[in-house]
Amino acid sequence: MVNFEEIAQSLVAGQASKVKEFVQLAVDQGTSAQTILDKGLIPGMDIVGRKFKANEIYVPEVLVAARAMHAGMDILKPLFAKTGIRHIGKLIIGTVKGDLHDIGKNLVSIMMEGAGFEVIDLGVDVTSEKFVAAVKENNPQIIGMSALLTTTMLSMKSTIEALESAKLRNRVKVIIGGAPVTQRYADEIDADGYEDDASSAVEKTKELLEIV
Ligand code: B1M
Repeated sequence: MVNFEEIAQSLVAGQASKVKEFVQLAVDQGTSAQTILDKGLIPGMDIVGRKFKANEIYVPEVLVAARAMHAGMDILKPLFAKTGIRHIGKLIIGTVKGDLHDIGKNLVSIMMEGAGFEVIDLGVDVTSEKFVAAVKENNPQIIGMSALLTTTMLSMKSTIEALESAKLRNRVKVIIGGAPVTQRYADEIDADGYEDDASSAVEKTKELLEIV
């Protein structure tokens, strides 16, 4: 039987090899990648977040837990991916300037790829200039921005302004997300879409691009 608690607890303890082992076991037993993510890995990361906030653990422990999360995601990634299909759209994604959190952004990328999008991932700490240059170079239909800090989410606004200045704004849709981001903020900065989890971000993107 799959024990999601074991996956979560190994992640909290930063035991990447155990996370891998339990995730692989769950996969072998026929559990879907989405269920493993929703019931094991994400709850584990939530515990890490709560402990971090309460000063029960510090940056080094969080980093080790993040590495364990990535180890689990590496096993799930191919299960989300659809191969051999025609791309349904092109997305450029990145974590905004000053922000190094990439787990949520990576999840969005994985699920977008799984849904059939071509994803160009610019990584973390992506400046407005870099987003603009990537749009010019790759001509995507949509860009996705992720931010985990209340301070860095402000650069989502600068990026949208930079797209406007470069006269590119009417060529691309913009979707934003990340823990401190809200629909209200998306409305305020004229983003086209906001979602609070990766699967909903895929649905919203399809809706914005009118992909049925
Ligand atoms: Co950071 N950190 N961190 N951290 N860290 C938070 C975000 C924090 C809330 C912790 C806390 O205090 N409780 C807090 C932010 C406070 C705030 O501004 N409101 C915080 C802080 C303060 C910091 C530092 C400043 C700490 C320090 O140095 N003193 C520092 C900043 C570094 C920087 O970025 N410049 C820092 C550093 C780090 C680590 C490097 C150690 C590590 C990141 C490792 C990595 O990502 N590779 C880390 C981590 C792991 C966290 C927590 C614990 C977990 C984040 C995470 O990965 N969650 C986090 C606490 C928390 O969020 N509870 C915290 C799991 C992930 C699946 O969720 O990313 O929210 P999330 O993604 C979700 C949704 O948000 C959504 O989909 C995902 C789920 O499906 N989503 C999108 C995300 N992007 C989207 C884009 C979309 C749509 C949906 O469309 C494009």
